[in-house]
Amino acid sequence: MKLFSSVYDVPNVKALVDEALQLKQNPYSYQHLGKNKTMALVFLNPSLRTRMSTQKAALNLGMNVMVLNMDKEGWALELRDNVIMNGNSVEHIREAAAVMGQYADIIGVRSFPGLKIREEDYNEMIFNKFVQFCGVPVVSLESATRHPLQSLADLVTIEELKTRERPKVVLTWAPHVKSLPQAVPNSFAEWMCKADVDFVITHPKGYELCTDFTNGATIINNQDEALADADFIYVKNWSAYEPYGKIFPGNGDWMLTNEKLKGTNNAKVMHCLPVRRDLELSSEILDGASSIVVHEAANRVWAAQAVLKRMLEKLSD
Ligand code: SN0
Repeated sequence: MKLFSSVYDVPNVKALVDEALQLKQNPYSYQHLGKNKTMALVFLNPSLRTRMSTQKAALNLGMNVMVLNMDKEGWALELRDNVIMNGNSVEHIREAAAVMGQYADIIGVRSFPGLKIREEDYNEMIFNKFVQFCGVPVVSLESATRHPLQSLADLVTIEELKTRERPKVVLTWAPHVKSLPQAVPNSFAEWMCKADVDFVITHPKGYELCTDFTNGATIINNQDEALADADFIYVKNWSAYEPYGKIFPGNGDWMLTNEKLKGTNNAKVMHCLPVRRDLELSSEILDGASSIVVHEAANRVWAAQAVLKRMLEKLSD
């Protein structure tokens, strides 16, 4: 694997999930693969789980790791071509990415969407420029439209904890005060549509995701109806795709509570984190037995390690 940016970069999703679960059993069995290899993790936005789990995954494989908080510590990046750089940007992505590729064998990049110009975000302008100019394999650490390491960890978690062969998985919209990206729900939908699960999405009218990601999912606007008999409930807020990046007033009653879990199949509740307590998700759920959010976050390591292992194997081909 030379690029990990979406589920379409994975030839066999089931095999990658199995690999992650095997690595969880034997974290250090491939330390030789990463010897004298360097991973660079480049952040244009904040991160806790992605940074720490990917760093740990690389260390478990014997790699050296460098982290650059580009947004805070790097030079202000210019992303556009054909502009005279007489403003605030100091360094062009062409040079910055090319130089990083000289120092690292694999690069991870995080770049959130601007949520203003849909075309720029959905063309993955920033992420694709890194890929184009760095010259080494690239892993998405969440791009404008997807968060594939999160989605892989989510699928690993579902495979690990499911109690029936084909579980029912429901992605539910949750309330928030800010306009958040569609990357996590887009990506989760894309991976669930490729998995052996019964997949339902529920959201208030107006929060329809881009259909490129939801093809194959059942969409139900009534949350109670959608949650019936669910084995896993994936909670996430996102802003509208159309009008792009907008949020609508109301819908506070979409927050998941214990009461809403009553008609489910003893559902386990997931969230990618960070989560805003008692706005997006109730404390009673987060502190109760149905929440698996920390377990899910722990699985981020094995998801990242499975991906990096595939990339390292390709490097030594
Ligand atoms: C990001 C998102 O894509 O929704 C990262 C999730 C892994 N989340 C946020 O930006 C949360 C910000 C907030 O203010 O709650």
